[in-house]
Amino acid sequence: MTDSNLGRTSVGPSATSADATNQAQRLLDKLLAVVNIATPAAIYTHDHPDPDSIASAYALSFLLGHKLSIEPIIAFGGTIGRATNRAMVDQLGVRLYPLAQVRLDDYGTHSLIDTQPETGNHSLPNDLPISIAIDHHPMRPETANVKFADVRTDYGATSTIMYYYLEAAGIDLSTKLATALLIGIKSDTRGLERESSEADLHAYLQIFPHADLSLLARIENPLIPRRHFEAFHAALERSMIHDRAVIADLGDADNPDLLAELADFLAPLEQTEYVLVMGRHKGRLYLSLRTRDESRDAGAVISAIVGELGTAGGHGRMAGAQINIDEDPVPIQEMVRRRFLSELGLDPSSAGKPLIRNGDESRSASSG
Ligand SMILES: [Mn+2]
Repeated sequence: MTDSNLGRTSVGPSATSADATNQAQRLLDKLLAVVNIATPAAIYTHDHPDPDSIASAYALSFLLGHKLSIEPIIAFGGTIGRATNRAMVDQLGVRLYPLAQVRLDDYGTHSLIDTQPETGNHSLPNDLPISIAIDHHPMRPETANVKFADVRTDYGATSTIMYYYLEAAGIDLSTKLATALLIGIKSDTRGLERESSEADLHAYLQIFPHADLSLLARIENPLIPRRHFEAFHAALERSMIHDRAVIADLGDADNPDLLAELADFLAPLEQTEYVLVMGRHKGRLYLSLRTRDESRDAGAVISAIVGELGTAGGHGRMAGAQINIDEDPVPIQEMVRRRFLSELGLDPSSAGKPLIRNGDESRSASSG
């Protein structure tokens, strides 16, 4: 690795800024050429978009708007529940349309960002012709049908890929766009600590001077509604430790973003390497996985657990999945729990130990 002077290990994405610049210059015209400028354009994020998804959609709308003089809309099929994601949209004034309000037939250019056709994390019909897909998750076979597909797994964030397109297009970053991209890169790479390439770091450093750091702080430290604490409290009471894994159940979640939030909260737990959070929302079981185990890819682990039950995706240290549940969710959750433990080489029939000990137990443990 030539980037060892940056303190990076050989684990993780390997894109260089030189490659990123070349690719963007080579691909920009091809990207613009698939846009039908005679009709409105729509850009779709995940159903429950994370900061990278929001920022890269915002960047793509900016790029298409600037180069083609069109005004693409950004649409999504779910909710924005996580307080920091909500703050990002509100503070930056990113307009996101609920998919239910979008008449797909009215749009001539459909773009997927930070996702691909039939991934399960968006609600677009499978037969919708997709013009553009830009993503850093593993390539899916269905993406072969996309007119312009740019899928690069050696990048920590789709926001990074979008930065180089903006650079190739000669677009000056506005404060809001720079702040959005910075948050997108930071959140998908955990502050560039891991899962980031030299291309991500270079983009980050280029974007940084253009961002508004007090705006950034307001977005990253949002106020949190009381019901989040209530949901966390209940889930922590039900959480079980199995050797190097912890499994939490949020029950019926207000919104699926809460799973990611709880998974991130539990991830630093001492002496564990894996966190699996389950929760139900509108007839679906959602899973969120975090790991510090560098020998396994979180996306591969969750795919092995979910298998034929639903759809799964992820990369590196974080992954998520969705499973449709028609009736009683308990047997499915039990199957997921068992498969997860088996996948880690742990005893699937073990009940585990409660994360939250009773008063006597925790006092004696902490005094010893
Ligand atoms: Mn991403």
